[in-house]
Amino acid sequence: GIIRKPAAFISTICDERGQELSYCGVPISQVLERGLGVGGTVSLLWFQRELPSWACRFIELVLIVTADHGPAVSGAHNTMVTARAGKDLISSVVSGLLTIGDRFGGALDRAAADFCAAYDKGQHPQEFVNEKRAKGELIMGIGHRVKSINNPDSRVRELKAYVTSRWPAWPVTRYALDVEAITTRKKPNLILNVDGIVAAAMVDLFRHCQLFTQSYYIQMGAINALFVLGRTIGLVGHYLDQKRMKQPLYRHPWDDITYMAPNN
Ligand code: Q5B
Repeated sequence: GIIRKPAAFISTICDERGQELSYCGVPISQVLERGLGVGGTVSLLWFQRELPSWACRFIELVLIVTADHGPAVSGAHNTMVTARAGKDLISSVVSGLLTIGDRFGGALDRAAADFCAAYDKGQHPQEFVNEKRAKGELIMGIGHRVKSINNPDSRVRELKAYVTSRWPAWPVTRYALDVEAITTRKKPNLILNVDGIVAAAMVDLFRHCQLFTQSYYIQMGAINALFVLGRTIGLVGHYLDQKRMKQPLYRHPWDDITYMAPNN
């Protein structure tokens, strides 16, 4: 008989071969007719299932509130400098995206893993904070350069209100808020930040929407992807803004650099 050559790739999320494109088995006309939106599309293409509407709406809220946080942050700054160096959209956006990491916008996955591991082993939040301090590690999802309990982050407030009113259960979010109550006693800017609230809420979403049996998305980098996707919207905006205003090549002023000869 005919021996079928093994396929080079396996793909499970999207099929464009038939009459109609489908996202994880759902025809695109259905995605549109049923108003699944961007949240529903993310849920099909990333998580291979239709999440409940409260979860899809949360994904959309996250994309909206993480879309931009001004021109001063690392990602926007890099994108603007690159655009002003005459580079194209993709180069400029990628240079902004490359700044996303533990310190800036990329703390979600580690925050999710750490909060959920501590919660699962029944560690008291104070013990968790002490352990991190003893190890000399920062707590992912905690701390902000300009936001603090005296200047609260409205993005976090909105997400927290949504989670606490719509989630079937939110114990890991509760745990993260208990950690925040301890860290803000040390320094007012050690708040649960936007990375931290999204991370904790996503763990609770995966665990309590009754559609997942395993929590491997927490280990896969899926939660950081929400910030990456959201912030891409803003980075494109900063690129277009610089081009629209025909901003010249950026050169950093000498008076803002301390030049130091090595002490030999
Ligand atoms: N301390 C975010 O640092 C920042 C501590 C801590 C224990 C902590 C820092 C941090 C963890 C990673 C994280 C996401 C670098 C942040 C984001 C998106 C954004 C950005 C925007 C947007 C800020 C001063 C003192 C030191 C430290 C202690 C600081 N953080 N202790 N756990 N987590 N957080 N990243 O203020 O005793 O004086 O030596 O790495 O969650 O990126 O808008 O800007 O939308 O674009 O510069 O919101 O917190 O403080 O590093 O100088 O530390 O606080 O040990 O203690 P800062 P540092 P001491 S959201």
